[in-house]
Amino acid sequence: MLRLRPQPRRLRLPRGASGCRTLHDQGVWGYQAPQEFTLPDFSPQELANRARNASLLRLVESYRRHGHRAALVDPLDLAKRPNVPALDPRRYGFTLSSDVAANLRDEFVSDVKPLEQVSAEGDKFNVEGILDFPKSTGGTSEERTMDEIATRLAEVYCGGIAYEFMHLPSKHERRFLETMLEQSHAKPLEPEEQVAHWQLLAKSENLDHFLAKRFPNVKRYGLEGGEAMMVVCATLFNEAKKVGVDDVVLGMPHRGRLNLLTQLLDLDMKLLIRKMRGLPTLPPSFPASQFTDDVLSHLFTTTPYTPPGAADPLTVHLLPNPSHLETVTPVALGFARALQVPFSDTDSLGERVLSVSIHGDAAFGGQGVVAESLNLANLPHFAGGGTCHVVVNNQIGFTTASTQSRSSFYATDLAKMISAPIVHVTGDRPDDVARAVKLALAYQRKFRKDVVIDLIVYRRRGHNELDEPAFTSPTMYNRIKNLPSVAKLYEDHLVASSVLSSSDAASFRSSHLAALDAVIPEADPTKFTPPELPMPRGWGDMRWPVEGEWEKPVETGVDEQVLREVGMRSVEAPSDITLHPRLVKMHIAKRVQSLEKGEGLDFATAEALAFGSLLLEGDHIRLCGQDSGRGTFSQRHAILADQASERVAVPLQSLGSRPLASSSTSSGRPVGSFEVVNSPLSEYAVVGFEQGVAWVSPRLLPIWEAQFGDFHNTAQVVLDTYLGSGETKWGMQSALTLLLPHGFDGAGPEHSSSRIERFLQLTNEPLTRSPFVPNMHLVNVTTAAQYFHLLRRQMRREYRKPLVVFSPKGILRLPAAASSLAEMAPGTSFQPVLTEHVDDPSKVERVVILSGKLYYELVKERQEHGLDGKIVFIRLEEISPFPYAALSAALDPFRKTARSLIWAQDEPSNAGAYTFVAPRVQQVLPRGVKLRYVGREAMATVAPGVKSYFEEGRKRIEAEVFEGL
Ligand SMILES: Cc1ncc(C[n+]2csc(CCOP(=O)(O)OP(=O)(O)O)c2C)c(N)n1
Repeated sequence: MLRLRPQPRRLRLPRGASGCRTLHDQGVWGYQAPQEFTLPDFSPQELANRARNASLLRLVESYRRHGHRAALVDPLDLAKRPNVPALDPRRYGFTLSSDVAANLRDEFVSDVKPLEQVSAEGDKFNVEGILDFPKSTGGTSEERTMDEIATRLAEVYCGGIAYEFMHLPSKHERRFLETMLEQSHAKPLEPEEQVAHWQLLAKSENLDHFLAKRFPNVKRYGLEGGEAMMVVCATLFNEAKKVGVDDVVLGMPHRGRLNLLTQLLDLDMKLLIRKMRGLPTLPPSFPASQFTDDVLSHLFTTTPYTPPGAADPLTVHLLPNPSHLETVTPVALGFARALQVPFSDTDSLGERVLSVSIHGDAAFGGQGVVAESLNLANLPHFAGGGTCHVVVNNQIGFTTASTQSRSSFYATDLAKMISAPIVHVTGDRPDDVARAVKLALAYQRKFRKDVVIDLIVYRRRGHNELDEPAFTSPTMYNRIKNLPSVAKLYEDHLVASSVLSSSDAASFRSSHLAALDAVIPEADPTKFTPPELPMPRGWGDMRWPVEGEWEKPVETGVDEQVLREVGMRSVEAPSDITLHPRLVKMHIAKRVQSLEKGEGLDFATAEALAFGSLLLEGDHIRLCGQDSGRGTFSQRHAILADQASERVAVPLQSLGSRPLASSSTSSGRPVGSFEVVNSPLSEYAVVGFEQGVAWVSPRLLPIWEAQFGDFHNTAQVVLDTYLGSGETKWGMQSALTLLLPHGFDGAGPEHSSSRIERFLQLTNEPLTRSPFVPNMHLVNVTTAAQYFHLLRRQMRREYRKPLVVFSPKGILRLPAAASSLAEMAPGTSFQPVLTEHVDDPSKVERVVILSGKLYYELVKERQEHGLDGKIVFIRLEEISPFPYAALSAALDPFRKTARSLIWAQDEPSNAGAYTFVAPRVQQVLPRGVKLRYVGREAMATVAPGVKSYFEEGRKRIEAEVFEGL
């Protein structure tokens, strides 16, 4: 006999006063409780009716759950529609009239018969608490025949829109959707709205025809077949404006981008024509030497859009994206959230900003970053108030059929991972498209959660206009060939219903085409120059740096008394928070002690001082990464947890709660916000998100910290296409700052290196010393004060630059790497090169240039070898832009006497900074003096996996550095 094992006792977690874990629920800036919307439960009378009419309830629930499978949502109708016998009322014992039974679609018909019938033809059923009918169709009566019920269910759930929402765990959400659908699923559209939609479709089609004629050899990824995307966007923007949205943030790929930009948004057609002709669209003040501009299908805009009848516009931000599909998705999410910072006291997230994310069907299912991005939707520091996702599902990738693209039934199945409702609609029925969008938006407004529209369309031509799709998809393209265009179909429908006249339609089309034709001469380069780009909203105080400006030190020192107080406040927990005793002893007491002395400040303290002083000056900070609240090395403790309840406090966040006793460094701005984010275990989506955040305001320091620097490369696409090259392609500045723990300590191939060499490859640093504007800064700092200055420099310049810090691991608490308050005081600043004090430079026989923590290990060895004074170490703290002048000055005292010059590194020779540094160091050396490499030989992995191998390698490096002295 099967015996059930006794259940193990449940593990009890510490619980807050409310009975549930409160970590992050209170006390961390940036967290907002999800918007609650509840519907009343069924009344006792309704519940009784549901119990009495259980078979009817089962039938209705079947339609809600399975109806989408039989809906008519594929304009090509190529796939075999599945049989869904669960939709046949007779399967539940009901009788239908012969007329209604004859009308049942094949997919519904069940072959299970005969059944004992629970009803006779014409019997009425009480639908109270089971099925909603529109108020207009039946007065107050809740009694309906099975014919009425079956017809209604098929209309609502199996028409041109298919709904998936029964997987939603919240009964309030399910009931909200059910009620909306059942009461008003086919609400007619106003004729004006229909005409406006038709005009959009016609304009989009016209644009594609016009460009095909005028520029037949340019790939533009036209929208033909998928024009309903225009209706989706127009409906979203128009409806969003009606409910008070001010900004729509839009991330989208190539398909139909030009149609949207020029035919709904107001991107100047002359810019499009310039791009078609291979000319830049950035203005002449963005010279080619510094700005590479970007391709046609990456055009972007921030533009006002005034919906028909609206008094004023909302702003649509269609963000720049690279070719890498879906990379823009998390970027746009970050942008949408950051637009809401500082958060309003009265508006909940999403109140004034709507995030819209458009995807292709192949990319949505295929690109992992989509799953990573979806996972951000409801997380405390990533939620933006709900995104409307639109999958423009043309049922094919480049040439790959959807059956080869995904393992799931629908292109959108992935979104079920976050329990988002999904609405499938055919793009051939623009009225249904608008209805689907309105439903999706209504859900998003009520619950401020993600929702998905699967817009099922087709692609009339190849992936691009130079392809022949029939090579690979002959059946599909045979079908497409015979389909009238979407605009034509809708035009016929509107003409038949007397909403539009054929002559008006024809004259609209021809005058629009004439307007397009007229742009060609106007866009002639002799007549038209791209207009100047104003700094984006909020960036008015910023300017563009000039060549060589990076070499000027930036004043970043702060009054010592202010710093001391900020430091003390950084570990001050509210009195009702009980801290872990070890944390008090090891972290807080030590910090307090070092601040009192004004010496021995470790990296984490320096960071807290940089953060706190920036906040006092009115800058906002967002620090995001895996376990960043505590810090990978348990060094930061920016978030303190109460040992009884897990309630948390972020001391630096409370800096503004009472004034500092010492004179303030305040800029007159209110104290900034400090958002500390323990991110999900994603790099790609999270770094993308932070890039979006970085673009919104120059007053926010966006920091992403890797758990270990090694893991940044799962976000490589963002680093290549945004961090490194966003400014040069799109003329947009960003202060995105990466902290990548880096250091060779025997931790193995994947916990040692942030791959300095790869970031060096991403810089625009010229091969030879010449003035330039760097695209980013790469640093490897070795003292706490240097780190302090560096973080502050990010915000104290009049322009913004990405910064990559190969940040410390082992030296975080090393006394030798600690700094004094005096090293952070007014008059001090970041030093790109650190050199050592030498009593008698003439005695120095060897100079070793290096970067990072190897310095401290070699200093120790030098002492042990008794070689102080004979060998000097010069630390390259900023690797790029390469500090020629500072390095040259550091070498000066030893030029005459030093017999040898070494570059030493922990990394293998095919990694680290050597190949970048060597030719540049050479440029500040006299002729004939050669830089020698000391480090590991080239390796297939960056560090050995065995501690003893690592130590052998280290010993060889040390031996070579000191050899012959
Ligand atoms: C990450 C990435 N891989 C490959 C490509 C090459 N590529 C460009 S479009 C495309 C097909 C996209 O299909 P889908 O997502 O359905 O969008 P559609 O073009 O059909 O609208 C491919 C494979 C790319 N741009 N990005």
